[in-house]
Amino acid sequence: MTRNDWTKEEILAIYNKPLMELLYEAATVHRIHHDPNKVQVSTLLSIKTGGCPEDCGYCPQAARYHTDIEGNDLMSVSQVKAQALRAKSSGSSRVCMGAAWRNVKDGKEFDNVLEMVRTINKLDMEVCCTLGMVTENQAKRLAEAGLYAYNHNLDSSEEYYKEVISTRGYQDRLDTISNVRKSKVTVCSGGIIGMGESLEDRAGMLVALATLNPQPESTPINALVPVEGTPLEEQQKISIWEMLRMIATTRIVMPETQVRLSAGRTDMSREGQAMCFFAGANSIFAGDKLLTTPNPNVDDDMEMFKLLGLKPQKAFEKKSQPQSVSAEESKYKHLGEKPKWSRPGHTIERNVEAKAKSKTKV
Ligand code: SAM
Ligand code: DTB
Ligand code: SF4
Repeated sequence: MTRNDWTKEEILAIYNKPLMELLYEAATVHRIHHDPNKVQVSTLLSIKTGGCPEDCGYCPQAARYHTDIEGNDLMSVSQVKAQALRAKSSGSSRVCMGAAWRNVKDGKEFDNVLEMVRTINKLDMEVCCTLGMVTENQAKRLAEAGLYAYNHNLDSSEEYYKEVISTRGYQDRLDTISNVRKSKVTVCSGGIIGMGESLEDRAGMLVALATLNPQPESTPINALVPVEGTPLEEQQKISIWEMLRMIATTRIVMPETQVRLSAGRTDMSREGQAMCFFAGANSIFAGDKLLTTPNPNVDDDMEMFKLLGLKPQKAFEKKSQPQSVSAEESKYKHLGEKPKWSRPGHTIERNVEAKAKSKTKV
């Protein structure tokens, strides 16, 4: 049974169990709710890269930090279609389009994103978007175009979030998730470990996710990819044992959710990843790039699947394909709404320092 009343103490007690007990319990829950040999495969597509006005301390796409990524304007619908076809032929059932935006703005660019959603839906693939904050009307327009999932991560506990991002608050994140819930789009929300947070923060993030009612249909667990130029560039990478504990705990408290072993797989052995699948991870991002950083290549992943006897999950196995309404037949209008900012005036020293350092670089 899925519980929505988890406490931090209960979650910490699970996270800290002797590892063999934790893995056994997580694998048992996993088998009750899912086929343990199936893994959902998503391909990420950065449809608009870099130049973001936010100050997320982990993110190479924040304009204020000096990172080596190549920024790009919004891709065209035909470019997106070509990439989606490639992803489909390599075994992906879902395309997740990411934009380095603070929030969605009604207008030409959003209209193009809606067309991208319609186009990928017509290829019989699940479509996910991660575009920053959305209003209820925007979420409904995405749903009408055929969007399957919207990704918006809580990233950490409410307490630690304030140490990483100053340009928007936790409540803003929760509001977007609630706007998505008012549409037919499924919710994808998770976070990052390895940003310097405590175990209490990890448990706090899981409380926030597991007490959402209903729980998110999918939860990505990312290991921080420390990128030079960002405030978190010097964070030590987490060990496989921490990832394993986080995945297993997520599986136990969110039994029906698809738990995605997300950023960080390039540093994990096949044995480590196999343990994560055993502990309840049942989704990955495939393709040699995440949004801007490297990811294992598809051939290696397919070889790993073969070794482990894993099968890619087919599109729409968990929920039927949404219908896609054309732009002409849409019943929604642009409202031109702007999401409010819930924590003005907040500053984070290491983010300010990283910004100042980037200004001194040529
Ligand atoms: N701009 C949108 C937003 O912030 O919601 C969408 C794109 S954003 C890059 C999506 C997610 O990627 C973030 O919420 C974060 O969890 C993850 N992410 C970004 N940089 C990362 C990094 N260096 N390591 C691990 N995960 C990262
Ligand atoms: C998520 O939780 N992880 C993905 C996806 N959702 C959008 C992004 C990971 C990004 C890692 C850093 C980068 O490649 O820029
Ligand atoms: Fe912008 Fe998203 Fe990166 Fe934050 S995580 S800086 S909102 S692209």
